[in-house]
Amino acid sequence: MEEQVGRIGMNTGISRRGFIKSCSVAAAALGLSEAMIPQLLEAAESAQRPTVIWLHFQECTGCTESLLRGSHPDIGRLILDIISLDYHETIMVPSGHQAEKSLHDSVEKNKGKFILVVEGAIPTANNGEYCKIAGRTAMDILADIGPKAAAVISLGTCASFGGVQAAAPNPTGAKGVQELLSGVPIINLPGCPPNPITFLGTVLHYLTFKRLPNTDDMGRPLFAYGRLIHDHCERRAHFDEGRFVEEFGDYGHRNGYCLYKVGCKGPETFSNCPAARFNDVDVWPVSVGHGCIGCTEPNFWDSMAPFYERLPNVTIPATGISTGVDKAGKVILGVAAAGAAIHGAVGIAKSKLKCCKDKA
Ligand code: FSX
Ligand code: SF4
Ligand code: F3S
Repeated sequence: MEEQVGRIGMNTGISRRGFIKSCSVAAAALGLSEAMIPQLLEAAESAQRPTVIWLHFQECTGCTESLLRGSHPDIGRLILDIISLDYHETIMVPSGHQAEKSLHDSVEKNKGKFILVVEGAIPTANNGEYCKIAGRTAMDILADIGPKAAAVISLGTCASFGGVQAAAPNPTGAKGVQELLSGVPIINLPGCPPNPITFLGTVLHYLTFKRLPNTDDMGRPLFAYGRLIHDHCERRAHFDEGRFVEEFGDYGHRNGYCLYKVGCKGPETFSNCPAARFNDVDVWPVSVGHGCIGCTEPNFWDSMAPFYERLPNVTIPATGISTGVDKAGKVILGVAAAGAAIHGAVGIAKSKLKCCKDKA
C-alpha cells in the first residue's frame, strides 16, 4: 500500500506519490523551478487551508465538472483537500435554508480572509432577474459577498468575460465579475471550461506566495495564458511548411496537418492547452483533430465565429510544398517533432516527480 500524506489522502485515498505528482505538474505549469516544489508541497500540506466559497451563476457547470473529472491524479479531490470548501452548490450536502445558513455563517466568520470562486456570468438586465438563488439575484449576491473576500477567482470564460450568455444580442445583459466588482483582487481563469491544472496552479501559487499570480492586461495569469497556442502547437511545423487540412476527413486531416484552414483560432488565442492538455489521456482539441475555437478569449462566441472559417488576418508562410516523397518526408518530420514535444513535456513532469520522490 502506498504511503498516505498526512491529512491529504486520509479520507480520499490520494497517495503521497499522487499528491507529489499533482504538485509537480502544477509547478511545471506555473513555470517554477524544481527547487520550488518542496515549498509548494509544504504550502499545500499546511494545516491552514484557506476557506473557499464557490458561487454558481449563469453557466453550464462545465467548469466544476471539468475540475472534478481532472486527474494527475484526481485533481478535483486533491483541490478539495487543499482548500476548505465551505459552500459549493454542486457538491455540498446541505440544501435550502441549511445551505443558505452555511453560506452566510462562513462569510461572516471568514470576512476578509476567504477566497471567492465565481463560476458563471452575472445577468444585469431587468435588475438581474434572470438568475436568482434563494430569492436574491446574482448581482445582489456578488455585491454582498464579493467585497468581503480576500481575493476572487473568476473560473471559466463566463465568470471572466460573460461567456456564451454574453454573446450577441446578450438578452440578459450578462457580464463578467470584473465588470461589476472592484476593490478586491480578481483573477480570470477563462476557458470553456478552463483546465483544472490552471486552477490548481493558481491556488498553490496563492498558498505559497500569499498573492495571486501575475497577469496579462485581461487579468489572466501569465503562467497559463502568456503564450499563443499557435506558438507551441504540435502541428506548427505543418503550418510553417504549408501543409493544411482542407476539409475534415481528407488526407491532411488523417495525417495530422495544420487545422488553420478549417477554422483553428490558435493563432489568436492565448492558453496553455498544448502543454497542459486534458484528462488522463493527455489530449486537447487540436490533438484530436478539431481546431481551437478560442474559448479563453473575451467574446469568443462572437469574435471567433464562424468557428469553421479561417481567421482573416493570419499570414500563411509561402513555402509551396507540393508532392510525393518530399511531402511524405516532411510529414514524418512534423509528426516526429510533435512526438518530441509531447515526450518533452511528460519528461519534465516525470523528472520533477523523481526530484520530489528523492527529496521525500
Ligand atoms: Fe461557462 Fe463554466 Fe463554459 Fe460552462 O461553469 S466557461 S459555459 S464550460 O461551465 O461557466
Ligand atoms: Fe496548431 Fe491551429 Fe496553429 Fe495550425 S493554426 S499550428 S493547428 S494552433
Ligand atoms: Fe479552448 Fe482552444 Fe484550448 S478551444 S480548450 S483554448 S484549444
